[in-house]
Amino acid sequence: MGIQGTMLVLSLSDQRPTRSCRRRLCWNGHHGPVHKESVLRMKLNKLSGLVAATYTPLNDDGRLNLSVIQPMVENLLGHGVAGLYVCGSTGEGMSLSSDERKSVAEAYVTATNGRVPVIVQVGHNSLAEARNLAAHAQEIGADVVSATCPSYFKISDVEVLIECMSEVAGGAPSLPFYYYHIPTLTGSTLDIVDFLRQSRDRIANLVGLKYTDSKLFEFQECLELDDGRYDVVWGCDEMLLGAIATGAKGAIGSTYNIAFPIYQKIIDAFASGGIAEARLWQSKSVEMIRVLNQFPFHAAMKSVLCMQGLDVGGCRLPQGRLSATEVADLRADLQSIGFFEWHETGPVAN
Ligand code: MN9
Repeated sequence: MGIQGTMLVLSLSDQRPTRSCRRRLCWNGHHGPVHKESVLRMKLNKLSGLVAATYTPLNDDGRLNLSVIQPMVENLLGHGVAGLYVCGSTGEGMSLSSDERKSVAEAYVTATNGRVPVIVQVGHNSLAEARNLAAHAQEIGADVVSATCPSYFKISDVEVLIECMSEVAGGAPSLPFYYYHIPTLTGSTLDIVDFLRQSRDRIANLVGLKYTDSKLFEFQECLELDDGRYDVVWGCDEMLLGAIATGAKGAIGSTYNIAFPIYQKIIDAFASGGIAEARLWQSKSVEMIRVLNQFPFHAAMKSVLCMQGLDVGGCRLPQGRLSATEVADLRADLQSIGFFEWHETGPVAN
């Protein structure tokens, strides 16, 4: 699936990697720390294709199980993912200590070995910690840094958000920075279009957003602001088709870990004008996510990865792990919607 998968992923994007670039998608062919002027040039590039928000594998006792990261990376790259987003909501970044976050980021950067961009999420309630994690990401050769805002004390003022994000992004001045907009989890209610508009020239390495909200009109405004200056990456898997129709070139999501082929089919069908087929595959994703949401979502996702042969364990509290009965129920529910056959066959219209 390797090369074909790569070409299909790239078909979502207008961008093409340079000939000399050995990864599928890259930032002007650079790997690792780069100079300031490169950051400026990077602003012209966009992250594209399907980027997996990665899980953090844990042992039964809840400690990190870093040895599973290499097989996880090989599995994702085998499917054709265009990048890896590490220690975000999916990767339980907020439930890990800073030392653990650093170890996980290092393990992903090492396992990926420059084949696709690795984006490290460094958001923290302590801005100093977040800045320190950003500096670490730059030091270990990550490609991109991203961060949520502090969320215990809510932010409702654009100026305050700009100050916070300048502090964090300044920890990795040589890397492109993406603000992780996820208002349902951070509780920050500010106008994200204003944030982008007012951040201009104030956060030197701000390249764009990971946009995890369901407002397509706002997503479109962000995409079109300043003649498309910002790279706005879609973060809501169950609405990928709508996002592509709105102009998304890249998307970061958790369910690309377990069902990459159906999302690739949405992209391919849309690209060839097969809207009905694209809609059918999207509705399969919606159905699957509805099943997963009957349980603590990410704990259920990790159980599916275990069913697929990757021993990633459960989640840490407060998400926890599924009981054996819940795993059996989840498997039966997934079977009843045909999940285990989707990878081999086309969608079946009811
Ligand atoms: O990072 C993910 N968001 C969260 C993106 O985990 C909060 C999404 O991929 C969702 O898990 C997905 C299912 O709702 O869209």
